[in-house]
Amino acid sequence: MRIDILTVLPGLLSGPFSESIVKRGIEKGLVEVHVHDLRNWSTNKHKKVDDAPFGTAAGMVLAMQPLHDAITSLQAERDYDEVIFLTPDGEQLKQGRVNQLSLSGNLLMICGHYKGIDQRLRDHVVTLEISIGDYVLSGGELAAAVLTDALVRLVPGVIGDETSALSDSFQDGLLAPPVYTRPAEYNGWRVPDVLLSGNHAAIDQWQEEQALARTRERRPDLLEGKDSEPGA
Ligand code: 6GU
Repeated sequence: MRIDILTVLPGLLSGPFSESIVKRGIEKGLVEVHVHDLRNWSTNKHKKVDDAPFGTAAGMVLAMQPLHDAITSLQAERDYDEVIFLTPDGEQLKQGRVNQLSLSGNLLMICGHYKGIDQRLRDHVVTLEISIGDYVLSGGELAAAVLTDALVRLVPGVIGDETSALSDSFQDGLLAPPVYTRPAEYNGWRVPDVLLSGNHAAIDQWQEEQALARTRERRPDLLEGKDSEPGA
């Protein structure tokens, strides 16, 4: 998988991609992440990348020319499965969408800034608009980092333990069950007996029940339209 990201603040993205899972995916050659500074495409002598909106609205908009030139030149190099605009008024990101996008070969992400981008680019060039939740970030960069992280961990081979990504919260529509590690008793706090029993069937059943109970308590919305009995 290759991800290209267009931004006016490339420095915001260097940290998240040089640690942990994304770093590992890149080092293993399983993913490429290319962060592009929009300023490099600006033909303006001051390398301007913003412009005032038509009308009476306050604030600035990402300038048309550098953004459109950047997209066009990247698209000349390869076909993108999606051109994604990160924006608070986009589709709220869910695991199902991440799973679907993780099958992509090439993705292009555009980080919004200021008041956003020209609507004509959204109408004619962008193919998918994504928000990461109902709150306002200063720009799309952190959202692009979130989406990239969620995608990269699903690329086969990136996570060592192949079953691990599939047991994440949300992958089966439930929150993950609680986890425990050694020692079996610490500070007077005991690990649930069943986990020490060695009975794998009983442990599986307990974990399923815990996942369901936790989901019912914390995120009942996830259970709507689902049978609420385990295994039903
Ligand atoms: Cl994608 N961008 C911005 N600026 N704010 C957000 C967001 C995106 N998703 C949630 N809040």
